[in-house]
Amino acid sequence: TSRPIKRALVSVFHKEGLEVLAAAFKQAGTTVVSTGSTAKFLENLGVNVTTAEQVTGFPECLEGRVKTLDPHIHAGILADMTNPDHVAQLDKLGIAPFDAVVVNLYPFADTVRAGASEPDIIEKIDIGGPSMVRGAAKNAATVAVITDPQDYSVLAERIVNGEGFTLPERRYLAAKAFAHTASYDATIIEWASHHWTKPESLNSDDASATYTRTWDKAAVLRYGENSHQNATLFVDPLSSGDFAHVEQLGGKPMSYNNYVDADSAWRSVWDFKNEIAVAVVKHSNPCGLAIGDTVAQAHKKAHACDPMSAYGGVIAANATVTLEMAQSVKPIFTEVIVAPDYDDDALELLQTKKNLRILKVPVPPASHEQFRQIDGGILVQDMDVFQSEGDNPDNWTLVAGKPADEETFKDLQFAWKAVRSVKSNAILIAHDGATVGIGMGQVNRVDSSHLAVERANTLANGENRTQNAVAASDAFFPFADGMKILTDAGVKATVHPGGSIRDNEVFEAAKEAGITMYVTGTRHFFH
Ligand code: 93A
Repeated sequence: TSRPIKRALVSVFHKEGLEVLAAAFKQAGTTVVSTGSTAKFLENLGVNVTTAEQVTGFPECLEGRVKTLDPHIHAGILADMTNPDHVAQLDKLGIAPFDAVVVNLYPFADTVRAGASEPDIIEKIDIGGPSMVRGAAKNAATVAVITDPQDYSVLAERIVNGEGFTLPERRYLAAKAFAHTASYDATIIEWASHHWTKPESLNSDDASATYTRTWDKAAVLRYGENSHQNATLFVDPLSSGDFAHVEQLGGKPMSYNNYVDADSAWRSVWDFKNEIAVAVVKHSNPCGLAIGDTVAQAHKKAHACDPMSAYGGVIAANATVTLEMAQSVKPIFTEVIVAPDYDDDALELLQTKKNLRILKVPVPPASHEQFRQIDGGILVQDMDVFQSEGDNPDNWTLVAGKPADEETFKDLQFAWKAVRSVKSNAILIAHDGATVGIGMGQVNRVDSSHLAVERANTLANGENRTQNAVAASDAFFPFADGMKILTDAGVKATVHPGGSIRDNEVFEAAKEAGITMYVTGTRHFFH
């Protein structure tokens, strides 16, 4: 099933690595057909090249938009040379078949990432290239298609030894080529769906009725959530500088769990846009979250919430890490630290901890889609960010007690933001801009309330941290019982979404206990 490569079509945007092919073409005397700058490049390497124009008898036109889109090229790619009828037709038409097609496409994603203008981006939508690639891949019966420069060396070897590729090899290369053009198109769709949205005048179905996205393979991870699971990191081809394209300044390679936890921590500190915030996260849940006058102070307060759980945690800050903060981080065993930047002396100190992964992410998370796999499908939703009406404290309704004084109201606002990043059912107790007790991930709100109170006080070295603190709940209290646990513990004010059919019972319990209660009308489930 091997087919020697006697005639090859080469049209590549990226010229890297062509030297090895040029040498093979010269050695084997391969007939090479090529386009504009690729032809020049190969000629400079001493290859005898036939230009596409010579083959088509037609000049490249429209600034290169039409170079290879011609039957003299495409019949040569698509003729199945195992089919005698195709052989006879080519003969009659005076068209020679190709045995190999080497193409890589205009750099669409790179052009978008570089911030080019729309006309420049559009010019980088390759039409002729994908047509050749898809044609050659369809015709794997007789053509070998190479889209990956990593395959140049094996191609060169097969040209020189005169054997070419076997059918299974050509089919594998074809599958790879289809993946290449599919991901190329998906990147165009991602860009177009953000820039060319549906006008009022069209009532056709949404362009996203079929959800098409592609991800570039960025790293093979050591393993997944557990050591028996394989795992890979894929990144958005159109974005850069964000969390997935993170710059690592120290420590071992990131693991799957590191990425998950660091992403949670990173998002939770950026729920605070106007304050300096630090989060300590374990297993996607904060074990401490605080705001402060300085990043060092915010870290101290966050750590103090639950020093036991902070062991082996992930720390995120939304401000530049200072030496003072680095000094308090140093003695604590920490897996990952992520921040927009580091002072030089802080970085130097942190880098002395060889196992600490130090991540620099210059831009805050942007709101975007969130994916969740279910068996046989995928759920896509907008990411939960602080954007709802109920997230604005001006829209909160006082339903019990006196209006909170300034300090208490600040703590309520802090608690409301902080509870967003706690897994449901979430009850979060806070004081002085810091979490003091977090009840996370329970299957009922009573257990979450118990947990929050218990953790606040058992971790406090005898101090009562719930007395005069405030509490937030990510969703409504279905009954008054969860609320009573908080008021019994001395919490003086609470905030929650409201909306339960038993809201009145909950409000009454608050009134009876003499505490202040606000409802937001917005909830922040996080599962
Ligand atoms: O502008 S195109 O969509 N029209 C074409 O007919 C065409 N033929 C090849 N793009 C076309 N190509 C692309 O040009 C190839 O995919 C390759 O990326 C590039 C190589 O052109 P040159 O050899 O002139 O640099």
